[in-house]
Amino acid sequence: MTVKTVPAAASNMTLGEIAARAANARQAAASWRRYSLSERVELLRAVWQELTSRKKELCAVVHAETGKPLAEVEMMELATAHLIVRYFTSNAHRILQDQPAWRPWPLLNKRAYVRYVPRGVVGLITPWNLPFLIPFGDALAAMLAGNAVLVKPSEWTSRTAQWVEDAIRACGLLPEGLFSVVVGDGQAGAQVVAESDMVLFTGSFATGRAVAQSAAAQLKPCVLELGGKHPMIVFKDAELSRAAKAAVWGSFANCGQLCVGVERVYVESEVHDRFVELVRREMSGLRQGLGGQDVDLGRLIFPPQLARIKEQLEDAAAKGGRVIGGEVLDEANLMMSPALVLGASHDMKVMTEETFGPVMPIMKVDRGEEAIRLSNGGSYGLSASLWTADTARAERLCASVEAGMVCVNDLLTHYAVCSLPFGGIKHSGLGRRHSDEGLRMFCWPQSVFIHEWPARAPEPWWFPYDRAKTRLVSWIMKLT
Ligand code: TXE
Repeated sequence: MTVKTVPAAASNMTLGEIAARAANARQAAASWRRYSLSERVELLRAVWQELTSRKKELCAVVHAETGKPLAEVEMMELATAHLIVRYFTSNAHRILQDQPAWRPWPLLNKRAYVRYVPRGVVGLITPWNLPFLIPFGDALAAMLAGNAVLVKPSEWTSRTAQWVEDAIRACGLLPEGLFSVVVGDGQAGAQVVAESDMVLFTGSFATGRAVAQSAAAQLKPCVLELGGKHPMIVFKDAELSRAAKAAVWGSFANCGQLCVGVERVYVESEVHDRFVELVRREMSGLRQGLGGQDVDLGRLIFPPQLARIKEQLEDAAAKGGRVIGGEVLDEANLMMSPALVLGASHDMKVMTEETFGPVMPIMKVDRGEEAIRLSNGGSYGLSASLWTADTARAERLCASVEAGMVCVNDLLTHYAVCSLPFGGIKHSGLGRRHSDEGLRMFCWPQSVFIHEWPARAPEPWWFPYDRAKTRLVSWIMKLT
């Protein structure tokens, strides 16, 4: 008998409960913005220490609701969160301090600078694939910038965010309600948009567009991180053994459920067969299971994914692709074995639509440049990678890749380098998380302009206008 481990979707909080949480968050924001940045840094570092002291418990919660290997929870979610905390708490002063502004010389008697003012309540609408890293990483940055957060996790993985909320409350270090979780589906998400001063959404293109439309109607800033179709492009001079291992990890890590995960591989014809052989050898060593220990892959997280992936594999097979693996191992537990699609082509959905599962289609191409052209033809533009020994050439080619993030001989790990902006173009989203921009976006810039001296004299361009003044100003402009 199969023991079912996939939890059901959480039911919605009532509209009244959500409104009460939003009111708490707003009150917390008002008190939190009075803390100095140094205090915020210190308190958030202490909160992180408290959470990591309960690391085992946290890993167990994430594992229970996603079925991921425990090593993956620790390396992908917690270690990356640690780097986010380290980076932003160490750089917050540089990024958020008042920025002096340039003035033209005739205005040197004035002071000008930009200050970053917290927006208030930031709504974070998050998906199910990284239930700790995405909500916590984004909340950390938003709180550091002086905001309260209203976190709406996916209804399929709400327990992790609720655990974090409880753990933060138990520390007693932050104002009550500063990190508030709203549980529910799209209806709850829509209310989070209505209750927030800004929204950061991570999820699908279709929902992201609906969220953006609703934010626009309410004239609220909205940042979107949507799906991707990462093309991995392998040139004939690539270090094939590293590229093959990277392809397997990049396609199957997190059971293929990563927005920046490899979704399609293009290989130059001269090395195609050797590359496929290395990939197959690497895949044969993968261990799959739901126990969490000593496994490389777990299960899918979101029930509709199984049917969607099956449909893409059937479509590939019907169009002449050779599908290896991809068997449904345990339907009730959303377990499928990793799949390789050989002979892939662009008339197959698996090469053009987001799969978001453990599937690696490989397409043979004459030249890598052709692969860049083909992949640019799609609607997504999140991440891509180029694999070649000629890094100088790869760096030149990066400019022709339509993606927010391009790696050379590497992939995925750039998420942990949070000095880099993270985000996409086209249907992959708007705006960036991480980086200076990704911290400042949680504030609105206030331009401050101060007349310093002389205290009594009026400006020559004020009333009354006369010819002499016009001449004086135009003479000054000539010298400026
Ligand atoms: O995403 P949704 P789903 C892709 C992946 C997957 C597909 C669907 O291809 O198959 O999206 O996944 C909330 N107003 N990605 O259905 O619908 C919802 O409750 C406000 C890529 O889970 O985008 C959840 O919290 N919020 C992605 C969040 O939006 C609404 C990661 C995301 O849900 C809402 C996950 C509404 N009207 C899936 N409707 C990535 N970029 O990493 C839903 N929500």
